[in-house]
Formats: sequence, C-alpha cells, structure tokens
Amino acid sequence: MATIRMTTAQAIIRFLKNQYIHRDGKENPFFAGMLGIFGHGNVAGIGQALQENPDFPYILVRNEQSGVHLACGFAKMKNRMQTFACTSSIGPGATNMITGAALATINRLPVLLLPGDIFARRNVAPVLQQLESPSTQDISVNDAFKPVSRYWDRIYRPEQLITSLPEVMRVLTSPADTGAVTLALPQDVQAEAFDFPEELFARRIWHASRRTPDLSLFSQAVSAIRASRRPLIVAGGGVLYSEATDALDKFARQTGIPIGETQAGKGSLPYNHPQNLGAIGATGTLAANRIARDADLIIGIGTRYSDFTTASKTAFQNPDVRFININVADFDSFKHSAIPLTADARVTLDELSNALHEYKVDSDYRSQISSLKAEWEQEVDRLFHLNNQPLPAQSEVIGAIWESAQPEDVLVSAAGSHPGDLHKLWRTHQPNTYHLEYGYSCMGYEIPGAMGVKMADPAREVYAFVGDGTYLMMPSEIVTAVQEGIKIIMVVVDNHGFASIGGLSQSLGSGGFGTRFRMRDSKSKQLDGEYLPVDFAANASSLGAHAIRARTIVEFKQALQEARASKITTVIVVETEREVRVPGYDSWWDVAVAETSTMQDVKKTRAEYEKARKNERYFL
Ligand SMILES: Cc1ncc(C[n+]2csc(CCOP(=O)(O)OP(=O)(O)O)c2C)c(N)n1
Ligand SMILES: [Mg+2]
Repeated sequence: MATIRMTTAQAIIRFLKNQYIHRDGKENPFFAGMLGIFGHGNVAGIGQALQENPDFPYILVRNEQSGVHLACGFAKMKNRMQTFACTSSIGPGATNMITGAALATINRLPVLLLPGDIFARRNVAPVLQQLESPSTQDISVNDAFKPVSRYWDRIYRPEQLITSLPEVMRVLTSPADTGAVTLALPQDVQAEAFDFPEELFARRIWHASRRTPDLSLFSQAVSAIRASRRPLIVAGGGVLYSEATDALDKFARQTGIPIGETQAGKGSLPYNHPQNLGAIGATGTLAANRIARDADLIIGIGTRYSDFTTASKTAFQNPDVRFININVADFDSFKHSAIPLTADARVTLDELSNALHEYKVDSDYRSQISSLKAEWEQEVDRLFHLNNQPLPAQSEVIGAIWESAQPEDVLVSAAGSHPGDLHKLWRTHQPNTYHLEYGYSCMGYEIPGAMGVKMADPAREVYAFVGDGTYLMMPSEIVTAVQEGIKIIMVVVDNHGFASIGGLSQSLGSGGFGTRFRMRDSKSKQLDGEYLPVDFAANASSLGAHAIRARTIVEFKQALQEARASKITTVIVVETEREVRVPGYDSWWDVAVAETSTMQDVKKTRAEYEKARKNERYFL
C-alpha cells in the first residue's frame, strides 16, 4: 500500500480538499475553506497545515461562534451543497462554537467543527484552559458538543482519521442526517505524523440522494388527497433545500391546493402566486391561518412543525384533520401521526403531480383563497405606509427595504421582533431570498449569516436586519467583512432595547420589565432612567464600515440607495417607535404565565392563558 507521511492536521486538510458532492448532474468541492481563530490548541497543528495548503482558503474571524454562523449562512444559501470547516483552539475557543453547532444542527445545515482538545498524552496535564474532572481523565469541555452534533468523534491517534473522516462526510452530505459534525483534535495529536494510505486522499464524490417514497404509503397519500375537500400545504425549509420550488409551483397550480410558508420555507413560491397564502402559524397571515383552521388535510413538506408553525398546536382545528408529511427524515415525516412519506420533496411532488392529474379543489375553496389573499395584500400595503410620527414604525422600515431591493436580493435575520414582522410582511419573489434563522433564533447570527450568504452569491445585495439588542451582542464580524471585502447592507433598528421580549412581557402582564436599554435611576433603583447613550453609527464606523444615520423614512430610503451604491459594508441606523407593532392574525403562541402571583395583571393574564390553552391539540 502506498503511503504518505504527514501530520494529523495535514491529513485532514488534504482530505477535505478532495471531497466533492454531486446532485442532479452538478458536482463541486464540498468545502470552500476554513474559518477560525488560532490559539495554542490549533496554531501548530491545523494552523501549520493551513499555511502549507494556501489553495484551501483560511479566513480569520473575530469570534468562533460567529465563524460557525458564517458557515451556516453560506451552506444555507448553497442549499447545503457546500460549506466551511471551522477551527478553534482548546477551551473557550472551542466552547464558543457550541451555540453555532446547535444552530447548525437545528437548521439541518452541514458544518464541520474542529475544536482543539487537551493533550492525549496527558503527562503535562492540566494544560492551559483544561477543565479537569476528579472522576475521569477521558473528558474535556469538547464533550459538551455531543448533544448538539449529528456526529462526534475524538482523534486520539492519527490513524483513527482513516475510519473517522468517511463517517464525517457521510453525515455532512446526508440530506436527512446533516448538521454540525465535531471532530475533537487533541493538540498534541494534531502535530503527530503517521504513514497515511495515499488512497485516503483520492478525489471522492458524495452523492446527495433523492429518495423516493414507499409505494404503498404513496398510494395511501394519493387517496387521502383525493378524498380531501380543504387540503393545505405547509411548505418548510426542506422545499428549498431540495430545490423543489418548481415542482411545488406545478403541483399547487394544477391542484389548486393552497400553501402556507414556515419561516424556513418562506420563498417556496413567489408571494403573488395564486396559491401562496404567505406565512403560517404564530407569525402567520390572516389568509394562511384562516385556511389552516378549517383544513381537513395538511400536507407538510420539509417541515419540523415547530411551535411557531403550529401556533403551539392550535393552528389546525378541524376535528377530522389528518396529515401527510413529505420529509427526508423519518423523525419528521412521522410527526402528527401522518402518512409518512420519507423521501425527497422534489421527487415526491413530481410523483404526486402525475398521480393526481385529475384532482382539483372546488371553486368555493379557490375563491375563498383568492379573496383572503387580496385582503392580506391590502393589510401589508397599510403596514408598509403607516406614516407614523415622529418616529417610523418597524413595518415602514421593512416596506422601505422591500421597495428598494431587487427581486434577487437576500434579506437575513434571526431574532427579535422583526422575524415575526418579516415573516408576515416580506414579499418574496424568488427562492433563497428570505433567509431567517428561526430554528435557533439566535441573536448574533444576522451579521455573520449575511456575510456567509454574500460569499455564497456575491452578485446579490444582502441585507442584514439587526436589532439594537443583537447589534450590541455581536457586532464584531463587521471587522471580518471589511478584511475580506464582503459587502453587506446592515439595517440596525434602534428601539432602545428588546421590543420583542418587551412586548411579550407586556402581553403577559409583566409590563416589559428588564427589556429597555435605559440607565439605572438613582431614585427608583430600576432601569427606568434616560435612554442609554449608544451611538451605533459611530460604533460601526469605528470598525471600518460606512455608517449612515436616518431619522425619517425619507432619509432611510435615501440611505438605502447610498448603501446599494457603496462598495463596502454599510450600516444604516434608524430609530423606530417601539410600541407601534404588527399585530397577530388569528394566532397564538404558548408562553407559560405564572400560576401564582401578587400582581393583578399577571393573574388576569393567567386566566386568559388557561382559556387559550384549551385549543391546543394532540394529533394521534
Ligand atoms: C443569543 C440569544 N439570547 C437571547 C435571546 C432571547 N431574545 C429573543 S429576541 C430578544 C431581543 C432582541 O432585541 P433586538 O435585537 O433589539 O430586537 P427587538 O426585539 O428590539 O426587535 C431576546 C433577548 C435570543 N433569541 N438569542
Ligand atoms: Mg431592539
């Protein structure tokens, strides 16, 4: 057997460079490079190997967590056909990646994490940043990656790579199993040499499979659709990952079956498609939620049925409602006692279109769909042009961005009040233009996530919609955007704190306690003094971005034009009126209210809560 002597770290980089993925006749390298931060736990191992392989790009980020977010934004925009590996030192550098790992796994996005680990040799323990255990030496902080990884391994000996790396690739390229994959790399082992078989480094092509559904279950599903009078499709992220949007368009037009979109599935059909009712669930449109309430059959495609999608199990109130789930993962296709079609969305939709060529929903249902749709579009127009004074409402800011964006531009966001507003109001023209990370809804994803999107498709403008709370949590990747010449447009909405959680707290009888960015008052001893004097524009420009302050909607629209014309990352800061909110539309979200309290408002809210919870259903 021909062998080649190299270190563990060198072998990893060489292997990663030779992994390819194939789908629908297209083939490309699976890894675009590596992101990370060096410390003593990786600089002489992975760091040295990267230096020796300049054709495998290395990008220095500012925080390991946001490095993983960047990889996720990139992978999502590539429909999971390409990603980055992420390297960190041991200890805090490694554990910084855990939040990113959870986000990747929840959103089913492939990302390879290579945290440095404590010495396998052990004689010099405890090494810097080692967490010791009195009960075992076979543990490190990297064990904390286990619950958030789809595959986890630790490489104590270089030759373990020979059996581990193929498993890494199997999981990363599996449509059903993908997520964060963690290979913990003890720092001494990274630098150790071994005679690796040359074959390990041959070019390998991994096939992203398109599984077909079980025939018997498929015919049950066809019969269930034929028997249905009020079917509804719930389009989830799997529609986009599978590139099934054309197949969905054909199926929906042919049958007249309407669709509601989850956060991850938004953009499955253009907003003005006759069957698209828009957002569904807790942050859904009136149109989708009304239709969902009475639907007798739900066809869930690529959805996990999160509580936002099901309005905490209250969205579907027809006593006879049944489910068909098309999903690559058994875990999801079996939810709600559905007819489980564990299969690829595109293949299954094509088959359903063929099998149901004679099926159409009746004209009453069609006309209800079109009138609800028309009513909803009027509501969006109203919210886009509220003309609130003296400060604009957030819905006007969204409207102004939408009006200035091109159909192919991408909007990225994750946490705050805007995910709900955007889910309802953003009008998508094309798939992969609405990029909400709402699986983990992680504050801090927006900036690196948007950078990943831009790197995946530099021809488009990419907007990051960022709350002031999120901005203060992690603005640091602006520096990396400047370093790499990655141009994004950031809209920072300054509403002096957490409008989302504040509004939630108010609705639950707690008056927005602890959610405002105000000084501690010397008399009341509470956070109810003056607004904090944060200058977001000055902060952004100090990091190297072009920054613009917009005080009115007119100024904001001008700033958007300036940002589009700018060649560098541009941050627009706009102050909005926190209390002018986009309402809910026949929806509910279960957030438990205190059962006992000395506060009257809480007692009152608890009584309403108990009543509302009665609508929650089991689907058995
Ligand atoms: C990392 C993280 N911490 C906490 C939360 C809980 N959370 C959700 S939204 C939010 C407030 C976000 O504030 P901001 O970015 O200003 O947006 P706004 O609510 O004002 O729209 C918080 C704290 C979260 N989603 N992510
Ligand atoms: Mg805010």
